[in-house]
Amino acid sequence: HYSFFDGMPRWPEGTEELTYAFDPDNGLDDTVKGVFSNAFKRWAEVTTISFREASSYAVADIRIGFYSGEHGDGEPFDGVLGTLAHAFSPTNGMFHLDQEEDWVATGDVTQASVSNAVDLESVAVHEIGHLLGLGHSSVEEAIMYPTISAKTRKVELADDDIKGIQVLY
Ligand code: TQI
Ligand code: ZN
Ligand code: ZN
Repeated sequence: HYSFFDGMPRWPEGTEELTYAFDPDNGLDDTVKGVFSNAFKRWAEVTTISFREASSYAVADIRIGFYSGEHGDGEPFDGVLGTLAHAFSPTNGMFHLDQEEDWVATGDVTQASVSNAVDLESVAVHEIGHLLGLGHSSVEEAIMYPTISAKTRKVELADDDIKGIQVLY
């Protein structure tokens, strides 16, 4: 079953659009940016919120970046596997990914040549759930279930994810 953060924080009543932007220092390519765009779309389809890339990082509601180790928020990344990414509850908007992972943004992660390959869209869909206010789910099929195996792709929202997010938006 789905859950929320303590106090059930959410983006303000009446929020129709949230903007996102990528840390300009990361120099991400359009393929990687497209993966995030697809991940946002999955949540937009089942809520009243739409997502748009902001014109600048400074004004975005959601700020996305890849970092290694300690990166300024007291929640250091830990190298290959372990923590893959973290996002904070509304309305913080910080969405950080561990630069040290072998991220797969294209092609079939299950066929990846390295055993520790991680599917970027799968992690992005999960973290966006947190950014919107969902905690973890006890339902194994749910995107918000707290574990995922390496070399797995899981990007389709389960009924449980949809029911949870529709309580909020
Ligand atoms: N990152 C954890 C996560 O997103 C960070 C975390 C732990 C967290 N507890 C939290 C974030 C509570 C918000 C609220 O769950 S992770 C998965 C999953 C991670 C894990 O790197 O371990 C995914 C990132 F669920 F599959 F295990 C993405 Cl998809
Ligand atoms: Zn961080
Ligand atoms: Zn999580």
